[in-house]
Amino acid sequence: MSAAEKLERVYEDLSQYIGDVTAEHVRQFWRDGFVQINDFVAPELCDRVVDHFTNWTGLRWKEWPSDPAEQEAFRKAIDEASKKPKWFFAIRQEDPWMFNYVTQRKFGEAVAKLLKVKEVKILTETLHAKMPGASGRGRSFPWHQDFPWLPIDRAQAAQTWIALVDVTEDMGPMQHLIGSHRSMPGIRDGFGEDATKLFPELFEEYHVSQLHAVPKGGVVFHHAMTWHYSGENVTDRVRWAMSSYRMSATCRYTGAMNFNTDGLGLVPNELFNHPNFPTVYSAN
Ligand SMILES: O=C(O)CCC(=O)C(=O)O
Repeated sequence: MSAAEKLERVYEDLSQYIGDVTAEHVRQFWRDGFVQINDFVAPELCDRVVDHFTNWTGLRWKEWPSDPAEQEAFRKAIDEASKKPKWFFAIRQEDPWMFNYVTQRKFGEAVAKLLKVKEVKILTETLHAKMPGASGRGRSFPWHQDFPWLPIDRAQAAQTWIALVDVTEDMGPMQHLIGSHRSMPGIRDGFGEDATKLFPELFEEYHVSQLHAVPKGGVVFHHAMTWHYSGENVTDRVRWAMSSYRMSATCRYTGAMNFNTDGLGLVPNELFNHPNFPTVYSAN
């Protein structure tokens, strides 16, 4: 089945639940390397996304439970979900509803406008349910860029990070280095490296943004080269959020390891000719 056929088979238009990017948003994106837009996804659509994630991961609790036995079961469920071959990545490969959600034309159009490209493909999606510190399963993300994680040959890609619940400043929201999309490729996160020590000049040149407290349904778009960080969730609430990457359809596959693309038979140096990576928006 071709990418276009797969998209056609499951496509239900959710446009009425998804917002738009304006010329002012595009200006901010290129000035700062990121832009936050509140009220971008309707709250009822956010709830459905969380429902699909709870089913898929087995994390049946939307909140940190108060009962100690339930808390133990919650921790176990996180540990089990983390052992899945693809962890919290690439849900659309198993859930057709999510395939339909992430391939929505409006999301593609938003990223096409921001990146100033004509055609956009979907690349990745990731669950970012940040667990409360009390669960002992919380985490933070040290300073990194996403581009070094992406198996694409050019940095024409943007992350769409959506708050599925109200994300307050104490729930570990992101911060960015303002304007750092203009910097050179740096490091991935996850290997214990500290960008502030490796690249001190970055932190002299670019200033740290405020914490992005994002109300439910709000979005933060950032460029794949923009440096970002997020701390721990110190509340007793689960911070449900989801990110996904969309890229220019001209991007070529490099073969680099990534849970969203591994094992699919993609050919290095070729375009993303595979049903999982349909063109989700075309201005032509
Ligand atoms: O959701 C977060 O707290 C951080 C997400 C992030 O750093 C990323 O997706 O690269």
